[in-house]
Amino acid sequence: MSELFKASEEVKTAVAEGKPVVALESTIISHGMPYPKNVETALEVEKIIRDKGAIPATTAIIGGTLTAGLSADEIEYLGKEGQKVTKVSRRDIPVICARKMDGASTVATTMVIAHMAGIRIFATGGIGGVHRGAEKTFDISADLEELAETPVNVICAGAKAILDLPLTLEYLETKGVTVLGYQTEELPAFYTRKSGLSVDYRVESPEELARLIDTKAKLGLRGGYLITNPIPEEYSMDPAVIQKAIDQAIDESREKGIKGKETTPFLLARVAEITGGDSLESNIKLVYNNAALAAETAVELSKL
Ligand code: PSU
Ligand code: MN
Repeated sequence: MSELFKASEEVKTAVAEGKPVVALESTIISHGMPYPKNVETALEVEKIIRDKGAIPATTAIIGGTLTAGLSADEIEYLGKEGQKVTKVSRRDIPVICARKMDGASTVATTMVIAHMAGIRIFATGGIGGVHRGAEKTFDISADLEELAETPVNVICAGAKAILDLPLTLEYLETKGVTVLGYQTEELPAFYTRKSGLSVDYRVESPEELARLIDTKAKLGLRGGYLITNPIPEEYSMDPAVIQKAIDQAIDESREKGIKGKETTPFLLARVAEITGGDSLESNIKLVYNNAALAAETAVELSKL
């Protein structure tokens, strides 16, 4: 196992001592944002988590080793290589490890690595879900299955409207994944605070989140919570503007025949281009907001 999984000394010690640790993904770095903003964002996210008293653990596959706790150089490398780094979801893990390759971890893979490292909280921007048109394409992200199986709790800003949000909620319900809303009853839609859809339960504080996570663990139930945290009002986008950009990006992806794992990165990049970078700025701000809540929750969890 040793060459297949590694936690940094800092992460290993923190977990062993019951200190708060927050896992972070790397597909958002190499496939979710352009260089150098991706690297700046990833490093700032780590700083936000440290400032709140928790330890960040950015994850990836480095030379075939599942790694929790990347160095700044490794983050720089993943950001600079960008789309050249393999995007690794659960099904890709064994092959990338066997071939001793590098890989960027999706939400699903980050949950796998976090669980191996003993980390229970994970902050990101948005998760994968049921894509629009999934009734024909069957394109449903492995992130949803992972939330059902692996006990790592994911804090995100809801899901982008590149997905079919009602179907994503239905899928999560079927899989037994509880969707929590942080200080909201409404599922946030990533760039905007509202989707018109309800979360399962509203939660008021990091302390309450920690209690819910602890209770689920004590019950021995599989999987993690999906904790949705609305983008701060001042950074949220005009719903009409972002919807139009998303519709255009989806039309283009269909015309170009984009399929499978290329779909999400293509849509993210096109939406950012169409909005002239506005969506990227919102995206960065909401990730910071999620990192802060994740760190606060990890701190509360470490007290239980
Ligand atoms: N949604 C975002 N930003 C992202 C992703 C999704 O708003 O960066 C990335 C995450 O890494 C997520 C992955 O796990 O895309 C989902 O890809 P797929 O739909 O191929 O499972
Ligand atoms: Mn997919």
